[in-house]
Amino acid sequence: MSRRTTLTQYLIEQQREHSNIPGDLRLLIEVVARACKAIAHHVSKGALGDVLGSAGSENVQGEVQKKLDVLSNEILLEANEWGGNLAAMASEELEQIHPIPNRYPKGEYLLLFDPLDGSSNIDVNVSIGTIFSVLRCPDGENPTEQSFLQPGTQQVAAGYAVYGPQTVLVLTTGNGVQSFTLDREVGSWVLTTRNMMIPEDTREYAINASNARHWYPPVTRYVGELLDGKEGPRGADFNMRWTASMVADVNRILIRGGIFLYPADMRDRSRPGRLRLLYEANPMAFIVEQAGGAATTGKTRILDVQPQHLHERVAVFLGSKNEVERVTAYHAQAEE
Ligand code: AFP
Repeated sequence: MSRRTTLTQYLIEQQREHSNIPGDLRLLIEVVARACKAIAHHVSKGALGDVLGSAGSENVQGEVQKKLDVLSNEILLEANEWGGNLAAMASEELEQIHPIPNRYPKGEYLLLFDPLDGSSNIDVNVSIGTIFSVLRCPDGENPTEQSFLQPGTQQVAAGYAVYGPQTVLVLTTGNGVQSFTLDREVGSWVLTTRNMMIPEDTREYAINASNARHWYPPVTRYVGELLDGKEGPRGADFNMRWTASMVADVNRILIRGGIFLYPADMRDRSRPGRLRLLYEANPMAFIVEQAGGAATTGKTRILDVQPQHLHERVAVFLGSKNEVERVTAYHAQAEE
């Protein structure tokens, strides 16, 4: 059997080569990866594990929480409280930040996560996942919500797990994007793809087309041209995929290219889209850019956005660089 590189070996190699993964960050990534293994275990039980259906509560987003949302959140909080490497955590499922309990030492990192992304797919056995982002806590601060409000360029690591036919962990620490597949027999994350790269061009797009009547003109123009196919201005036919799990759509784009669009729309002019900046858009944008892709709000680079609130939302256009640049240009032209 050819030599396998585990997640731990990869992180130690990176520390030797780039000195960008000190012990506390390596511990953080390994603990999050171990928590994702625990979440994957519960997800795979389905109806056998009494983890399906609603938890009978709502989260800060006003969304009905699924049992697995609550369980995944608890797994990540409990796994990461004791290590001494975190100053605080933030979760899609928690209105306020989660300080490290006084019984544990604190560290320099901030961990943000969507514990279970794609919850609407849990009960119908479609791929779901966990998304996480790591920041440094500003020096000497007792962490507050303000400590988390840093642009995505400040991330030191980001990743996601996909709980699908394979259980996969995709990670960047700023030196490219690596993919690890869970060897369930041994319980190890095994490096299976080094330096994932997104093709600059694509013939595949991902958008929830049921919202078409609400789109602003630049999105209507962009998608309309894709639908016009060979006879239209693009001179080519395009394919569409939409899984309603961002992790699954982004993972497909990292593997074979594509563009993912979750635009703002006219249903609520005060709401700039559905996806959350700090623990969905920013980690995915970091990963996509590290893989040679692009990620914008339609108007600006996602990683440059200065957050104003912990759970703020943002429009997302990400994936194959030339397509993201095109739809972003259409937004600029509409402003002229
Ligand atoms: P849930 O976690 O509430 O299912 O939302 C998933 C998500 O945030 C993202 O993963 C999907 O791309 C997007 O929402 C799907 O949104 P629509 O249900 O509006 O298509």
